[in-house]
Amino acid sequence: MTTLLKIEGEVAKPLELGFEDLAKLAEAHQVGDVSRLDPKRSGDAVTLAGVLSLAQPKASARYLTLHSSRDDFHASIPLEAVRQKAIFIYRLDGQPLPVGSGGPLRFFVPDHAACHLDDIDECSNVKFVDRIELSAERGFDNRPPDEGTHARLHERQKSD
Ligand SMILES: Nc1nc2c(c(=O)[nH]1)N[C@H]1C(S)=C(S)[C@@H](COP(=O)(O)O)O[C@H]1N2
Ligand SMILES: [Mo]
Repeated sequence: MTTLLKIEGEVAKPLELGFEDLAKLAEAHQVGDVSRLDPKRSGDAVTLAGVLSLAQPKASARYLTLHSSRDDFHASIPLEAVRQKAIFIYRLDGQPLPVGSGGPLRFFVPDHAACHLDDIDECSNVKFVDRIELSAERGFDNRPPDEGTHARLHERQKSD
């Protein structure tokens, strides 16, 4: 099994999950056709709550840190704010989500704020997420700190 996501930190059961583990999560944790939530997104997802039900966060877990080792991008956000609404998009047309769509796994909060307007902003919709960490204190976060850095990040992505 190829690991898509490692779950670490303040959890009773640290885990590694693959595509099939996500695909076989209970129906209640599956979100088919995410374009219903945001017309700019496509594919199928599982809920963060479903993933966390496997790892069992401890009561001390207050922050969720999302890591992408592919491009060294990281965001750390308050867990409670997203616990019941965030999802991981993992499948497109029955296949693993392609890199061009932020795959193989993309974190997504449906009603996020624009970049820089909130902790839970569009920048926190981490693409290529391969590890999540639960912690009592805020974890590592290298989202662009200002508009200039943010604009350069977007420029770089256009030329990729
Ligand atoms: N891994 C990773 N995730 C990321 C980013 C990034 O550079 N790397 N950019 C963020 C920003 S600033 C935005 S606006 C959205 C853009 O997502 P899109 O390319 O799917 O439109 O992804 C966010 N997630
Ligand atoms: Mo952005």
